[in-house]
Amino acid sequence: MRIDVISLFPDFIAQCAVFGVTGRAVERGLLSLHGWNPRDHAQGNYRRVDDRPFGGGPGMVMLIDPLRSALNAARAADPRPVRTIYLSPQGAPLTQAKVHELAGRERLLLLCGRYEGIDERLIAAEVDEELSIGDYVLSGGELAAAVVVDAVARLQEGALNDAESAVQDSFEDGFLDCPHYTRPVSHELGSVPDVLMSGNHGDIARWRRQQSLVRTMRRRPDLFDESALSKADRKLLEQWRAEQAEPDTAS
Ligand code: 4GX
Repeated sequence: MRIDVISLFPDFIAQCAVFGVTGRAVERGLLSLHGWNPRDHAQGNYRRVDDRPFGGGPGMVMLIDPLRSALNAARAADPRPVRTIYLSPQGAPLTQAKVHELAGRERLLLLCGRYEGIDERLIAAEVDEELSIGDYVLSGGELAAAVVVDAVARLQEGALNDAESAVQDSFEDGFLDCPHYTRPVSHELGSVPDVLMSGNHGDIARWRRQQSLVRTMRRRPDLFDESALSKADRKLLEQWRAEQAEPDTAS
């Protein structure tokens, strides 16, 4: 897939293509990343990209025309249809389900704001979707765009190596991941749970599932709907509760 990013700091976006899974996806030809600087589309000696807000108040607002020109240049660089996304705290929350939807598209166009924001008329006319990466305030949309690029890149077919398989990740099934352990078995910080050393793959799978359920229930009650659990999951949760009630027999 192809991702174009409109940003006053296109170097920041280019850095996404250098390291890690995103870098590998670019190397493998699964993803191409292109930065567009609205300053290159601004007019006059000063190449202004922002101005003072009507109605007064602090900060600056990004001008319509340099952004619109950069958007149109990015759109024209490839004939395939493209979804235009503005990253802002006012957007709908980015979820793994949304990441899957975006990852299946051929093109994305990500719009990054700086200053206090972007003239609302540009958003209304040119943006298909507004997304937020979380309820906190960044100083620009670049880090949010980098989050989208990373999350989408690793879902491209062939981006992950076998050992990195995405299916068992947190959120892929609506639950948090289970804990992981490696050598040594015995360490001054503690020992590895016996079940993981048992060689019983059924017991190990059930223990991991149980850990995922309990962690989600305790850490993310907002994600946890006990009434929607399968019969098998409900049984694992009941077993865990029974073990909590009688810690002497807990394994
Ligand atoms: N998830 N930001 C956008 C510019 C801005 C300022 C005011 C609208 C109004 C963010 C987030 C985020 C910071 C990106 C402000 N836009 N983006 N930027 N959280 O905090 O996506």
